[in-house]
Amino acid sequence: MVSTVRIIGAPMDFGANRRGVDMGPSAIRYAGLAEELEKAGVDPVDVGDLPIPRAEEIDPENEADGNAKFLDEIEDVSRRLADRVAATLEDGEFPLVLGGDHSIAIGSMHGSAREADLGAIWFDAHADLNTPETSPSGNVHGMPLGAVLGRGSFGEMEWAHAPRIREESIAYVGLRSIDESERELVRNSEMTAFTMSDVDERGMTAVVEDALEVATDGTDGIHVSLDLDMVDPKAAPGVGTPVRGGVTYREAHAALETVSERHKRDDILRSMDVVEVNPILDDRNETAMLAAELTASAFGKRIL
Ligand code: NNH
Ligand code: MN
Ligand code: MN
Ligand code: MN
Repeated sequence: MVSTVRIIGAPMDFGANRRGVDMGPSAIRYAGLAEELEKAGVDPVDVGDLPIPRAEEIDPENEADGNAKFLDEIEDVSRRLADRVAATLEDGEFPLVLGGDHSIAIGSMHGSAREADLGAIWFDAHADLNTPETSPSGNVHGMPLGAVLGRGSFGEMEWAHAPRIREESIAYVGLRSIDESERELVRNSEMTAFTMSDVDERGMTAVVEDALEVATDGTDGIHVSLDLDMVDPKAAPGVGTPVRGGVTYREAHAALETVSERHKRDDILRSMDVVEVNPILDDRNETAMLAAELTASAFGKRIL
């Protein structure tokens, strides 16, 4: 089992419609991520942030890039991030990517799936399965799964489409806000979707155990993508697109603890990203603290 966790900051906000999420990596570090990881018994090594231009430096014309805003900039960041993630795995370390908005998952998953068949658990209120053709907002943070799966025009973008990620190896947990146009896409897909109703009915632990079955079946390892808006805004107010009716503080911990239990048994975790923390909207950095705690839970931090 990999014991060195390489922390890679990806302060990108081109994929979201609100500024501030670019400060996520700083906030999560300030909230004590390294200390939390040490408590989980792993060895964190922070390599700093990927250099990402500020939105102000960019020609506003680029904003309207077809129906995917700032797509050229996101391509550039995704390529560099994918290289970093792949290099981390080659060095025998674990890539932990701090966002930034959820579009960073394109680069982190692409890099992780370069040398492996990759499954994924998508902890999120949203399905993130849009493409430039279906997106109602043009925000790429609503498209990372559409991108790595090569849907729509992403099929021709080799920096986005990751052929070693198969739909049937992806499981959602926490869904409760899906665009009207996205519903069909999720229903007709091969992915497994655990909504908040499933969490209500069956409990978080059972749901995540099933999600782990889906993501590990026939794959070499899994990527965990943790969008903090999975959590109810009462416990995680610092996100750009809060949705009521989310996972509680305790359920969120149970979810990541269930991942770590399975990882301890079968060495399944390959890469992870923690995204959408927006310190401007946060309440005394509490969402960043939760992000740090949940990450430590994924690596095995326990009460006793
Ligand atoms: N589905 C919406 C869109 O595509 C919202 C996506 N927002 C997210 N995703 N925060 O996790 O614009
Ligand atoms: Mn362009
Ligand atoms: Mn998301
Ligand atoms: Mn979301």
